[in-house]
Amino acid sequence: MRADHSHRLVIVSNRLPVVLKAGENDWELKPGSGGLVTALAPVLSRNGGLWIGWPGTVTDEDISEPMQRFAEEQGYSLHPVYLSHEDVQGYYYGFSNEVLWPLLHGFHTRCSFEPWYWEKYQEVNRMFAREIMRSTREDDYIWIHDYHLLDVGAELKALQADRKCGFFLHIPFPSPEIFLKLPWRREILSGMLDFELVGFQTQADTINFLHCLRALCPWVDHEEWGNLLRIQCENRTVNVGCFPISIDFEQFEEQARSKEVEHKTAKLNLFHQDQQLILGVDRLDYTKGIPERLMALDKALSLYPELRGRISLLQLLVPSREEVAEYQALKEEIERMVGEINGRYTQPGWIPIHYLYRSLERQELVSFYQASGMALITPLWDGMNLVAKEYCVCNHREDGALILSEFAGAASQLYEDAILVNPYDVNGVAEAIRRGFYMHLSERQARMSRLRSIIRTYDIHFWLESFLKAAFEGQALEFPRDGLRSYLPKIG
Ligand code: ADQ
Repeated sequence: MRADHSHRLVIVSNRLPVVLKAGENDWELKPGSGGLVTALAPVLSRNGGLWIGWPGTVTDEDISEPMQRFAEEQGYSLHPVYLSHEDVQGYYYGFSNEVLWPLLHGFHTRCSFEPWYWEKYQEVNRMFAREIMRSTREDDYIWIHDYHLLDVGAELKALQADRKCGFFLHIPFPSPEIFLKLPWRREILSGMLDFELVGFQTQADTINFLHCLRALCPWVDHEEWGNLLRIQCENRTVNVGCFPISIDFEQFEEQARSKEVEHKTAKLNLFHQDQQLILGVDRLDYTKGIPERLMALDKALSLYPELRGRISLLQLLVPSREEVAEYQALKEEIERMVGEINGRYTQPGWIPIHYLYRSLERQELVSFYQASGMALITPLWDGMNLVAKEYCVCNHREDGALILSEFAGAASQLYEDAILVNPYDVNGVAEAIRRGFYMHLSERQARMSRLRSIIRTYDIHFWLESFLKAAFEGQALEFPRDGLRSYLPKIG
């Protein structure tokens, strides 16, 4: 921890950064995937500390031995929170993923506002608060993460906890028109005010939060305080700010320059000599806009037949929430579309879409980033989207082009040098693919060099330092590229 070395950092998130699976004789531990782990695991490995969360499996067996093994290898400790099947159904699949996830991404028609989900959510948040009290000390800094745990601040307050505690939301925060549909809107919002510091990904999220506060708690005052907003409620102050998350630039770059990755990339390049690979990398989720992306590729191949045989989409999907029927249906829809497009355009020696449905080792992922001439990142709404940043960092030859959705938080920092698209505009995305394909090497290099320089400066360590400075000193470092104000006028 750079901002204040005297406090141990305690990360609290729904899942621990590992996947625990029962092996033949022993538990197997694998690193978890997803944006939160990519961002935070290097922070704890570098600084030490404790991570509290659910191990991702329902068990009453003792798992302390594999947890200990992990701590020795990674340099920080894990503290598991055990959940029952019913907890997982109500709190995780229910309230977190059928209410908060769709609502905060603006898909309120996908929400299922079941009252028992809310009951379970509160119960599990209470359990997390108790585990925090059990496993931490007074001088620890407790950092709660993401939408699963919005109520932990309120539960800690109910336990009269004497811990410094901040919260960071990894996903978007919507405008009042959307948020007000939540039956428990007051409870959630006032629970968020029980943290000392609340961080969002973008200015837009911060402003939306403020508008929701004005609508639901008009008696609460606020003032601008440097890069933070200070909210006065009852007898306490809550700081609110925008902290766009990032990745460990050095770690990704070092891997991208390694011999193993260069070797893998050379093999891929050999295979796709005459074609430009366009990369799509996502967790399987309806917010990521994958069917819309496939429609745009289809459109590009039909409007610009000269691209046939010259571009191929490499779509990597990491399995996610596989037990949920909606996600299974999405996977089937994607696979049907891939089959149709490939059926329509494939020629001997070329197929338009290569499709992989699995979690990849980091090395393999990095070599895919490196071998791709374009990244096509088109979420319908996304808190940040780390894939956009990973692609740029791994492209150390600076010859790639980034096509990026306006609705990814990353656009608020990368808008000047990415090719921005509206993911709902199929013709617009098709045109961006064509533009990316023909973009001259010198323009690609100039753009990519600037993109990489932004990501290098505002990396995960800058993000950490900024959040902790806000937590301990009440001031945040500036992220000069996050300009909602400067970004909006760029949209044509
Ligand atoms: P996610 O929704 O998980 O994160 P994102 O930020 O894009 O989205 O991170 C995905 C991570 O998964 C990346 O680090 C990527 O490398 C990894 N990944 C993707 N496909 C993979 C594959 N096939 N194999 C292995 N790894 C793969 C949430 C929010 C985001 C926010 C992050 C961090 O939804 O908006 O950026 O948290 O705050």
